Amino acid sequence: MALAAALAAVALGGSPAGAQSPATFTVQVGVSSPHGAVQGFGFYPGIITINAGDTVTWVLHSSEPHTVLFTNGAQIAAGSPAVMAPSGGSTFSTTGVFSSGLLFQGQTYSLTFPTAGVYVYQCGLHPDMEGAVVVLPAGQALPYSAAQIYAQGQSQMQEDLNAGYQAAALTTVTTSPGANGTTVYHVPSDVASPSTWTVPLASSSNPAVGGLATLDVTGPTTLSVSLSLSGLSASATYTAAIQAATTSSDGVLIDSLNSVTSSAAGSGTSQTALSGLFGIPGHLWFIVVRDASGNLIASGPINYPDYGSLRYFPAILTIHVGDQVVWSEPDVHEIHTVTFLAPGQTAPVFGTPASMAPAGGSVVRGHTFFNSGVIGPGQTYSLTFDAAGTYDYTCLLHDDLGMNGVIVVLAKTYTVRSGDTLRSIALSQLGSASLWSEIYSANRAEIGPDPNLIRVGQVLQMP
Ligand SMILES: [Cu+2]
Repeated sequence: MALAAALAAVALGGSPAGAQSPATFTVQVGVSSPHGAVQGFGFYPGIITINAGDTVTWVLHSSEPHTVLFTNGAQIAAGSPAVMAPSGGSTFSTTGVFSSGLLFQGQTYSLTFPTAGVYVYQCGLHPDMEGAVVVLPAGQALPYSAAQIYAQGQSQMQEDLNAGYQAAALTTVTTSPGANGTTVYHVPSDVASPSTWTVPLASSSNPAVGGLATLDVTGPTTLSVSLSLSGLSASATYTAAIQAATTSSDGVLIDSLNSVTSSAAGSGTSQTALSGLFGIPGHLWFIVVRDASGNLIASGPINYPDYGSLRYFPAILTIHVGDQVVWSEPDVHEIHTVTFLAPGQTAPVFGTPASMAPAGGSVVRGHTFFNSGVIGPGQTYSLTFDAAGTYDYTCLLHDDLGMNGVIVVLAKTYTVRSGDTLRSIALSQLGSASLWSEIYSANRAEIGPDPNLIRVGQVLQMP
């Protein structure tokens, strides 16, 4: 991320709580619903402003574990050994990696920041969870009191949880036709955070100025930002940027955006491809547009909610013999497994080879071991169920948070309608009229000695 080396001037609200130096500030990491189904993937608050010499203590708040990771530019893969163990000590500097290691609910990590600057950090397990520590020189007044920072964190948590609940309520299984009259069930194993986010841009002083910023996730670390503005002066050039802001009008530069040149009618657009951002920045990141003299012309808060849901949608799915179930991971944050255990089998511990490797093939004919291995963002896992029964499964990573599912497989039946023959039923249900004799053998007791005599309303088992 192209961080500005120098701090922009931070506007002061006029009520600087006389910062007692050195002070300690708390940032909550993650938030989850009481049963862990909905998770907010954020640092709360996302941006914190402190003085040099102050300490930040991160407290793991959610049932999902996270880390606090300052890479200082190093390339570190999510979940790699470098993020799972603590490193760097307790005093921050701009060289080397600072990692909390894996934090579980209630665990804390503290860093003291001796030097003014803007330091962006992330979660080593969920890299699109990003936060920033803005360190002002010692003695400089801070824009928010500790109580205000706490309140910001609380409201951001609630925003993420609410958005997660809303997404979970809208997430559901969908179906598509399979071969030979079967059905394919598409089961999301999470909810998707939006991959596009729009930010209204407005001016606090000139109601004629307005517009929209559209942020599109174009890849794992790439983002496209489009600006569209109207009400500008004719034929003028405006600078634009993403700021990690302490107020809507000022903050610190995170990324410059391409400038906007207005038409004679006072409207203009720009488009910028950014790299090094893991997804869309969250709370307290702003888009700002300035004129050539640096005056603020328009701004808007990005306020992207970051959430996930550690559930299968739905948890209990009823299908028929021959149907296929396709699980997917629609969210960028998470990985899951879909794992069916044999009777009496102990679940493999997540991370061990047995947990990570796909096992069992693609057709379920009984209660044996089936494992998807890791289902990552955008990946899927498919099973066809060829035997009636009730099949429990779980996510090896999130079973302790209640991520479990059931597939109920019913024998396939067909209710005879007027005009049906065994041949027409075989054609419509099994894909071939010549399979009529198999339907007859499976239902000889119900049909009787004459396969040409079937009655409307008779329920036939499909072989
Ligand atoms: Cu999971």
